[in-house]
Amino acid sequence: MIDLYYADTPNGQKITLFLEEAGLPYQLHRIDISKGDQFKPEFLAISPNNKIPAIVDNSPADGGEPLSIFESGAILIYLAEKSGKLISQNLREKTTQLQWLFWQVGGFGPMLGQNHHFTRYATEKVPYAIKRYTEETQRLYSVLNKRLAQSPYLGGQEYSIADIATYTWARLHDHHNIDLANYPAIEKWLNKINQRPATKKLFGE
Ligand SMILES: N[C@@H](CCC(=O)N[C@@H](CS)C(=O)NCC(=O)O)C(=O)O
Repeated sequence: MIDLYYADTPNGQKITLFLEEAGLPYQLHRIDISKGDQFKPEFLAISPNNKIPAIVDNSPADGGEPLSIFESGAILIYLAEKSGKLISQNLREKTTQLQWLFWQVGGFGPMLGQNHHFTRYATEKVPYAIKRYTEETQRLYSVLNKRLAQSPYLGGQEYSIADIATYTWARLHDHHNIDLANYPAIEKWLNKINQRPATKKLFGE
């Protein structure tokens, strides 16, 4: 059984989407990040950077003590390797999947997050930051669109953890002021993922 420390955000949803796809049993522990639950010592013991998601695997493959993991990319790789699902066994496709997974956790997530913050939440309007993160968001969506125009999924032929990680952010394109009419390959890919049973179960799309 996997214990998942979770809030209903794109980073949290990456892990529920994976677990539903892979059919791994899990127990959800909600962390209310608006109330500061992420700073409680028992959560920090699992996730020292005070962010969700985090997991504890109570039956790791080495048969040892429960294993805790933080950072969504590390969790996805761990769970994919544990289950043998949503990661390719082919050297080249797996390497491509991991590149796009790191692209998401290092760029597409953080930059879109900053965009959302400065365009919607910041109490002070900072034109420089709004311009910087709006342009960076558009650039990243263009990179994604170009990749998906060449390939059915981010890693190549197979749906993988790279698509899962990117999907939970890109489905919120409206929040990023992105008009999908300008990114047709992304729209097609989103529609395809929306049809998967695990996606429908979690997002009702
Ligand atoms: N790089 C981290 C980012 C996780 C993250 O930003 N989590 C946010 C919610 S989406 C959070 O827990 N924020 C609470 C805080 O910063 O105090 C990952 O990919 O897991």
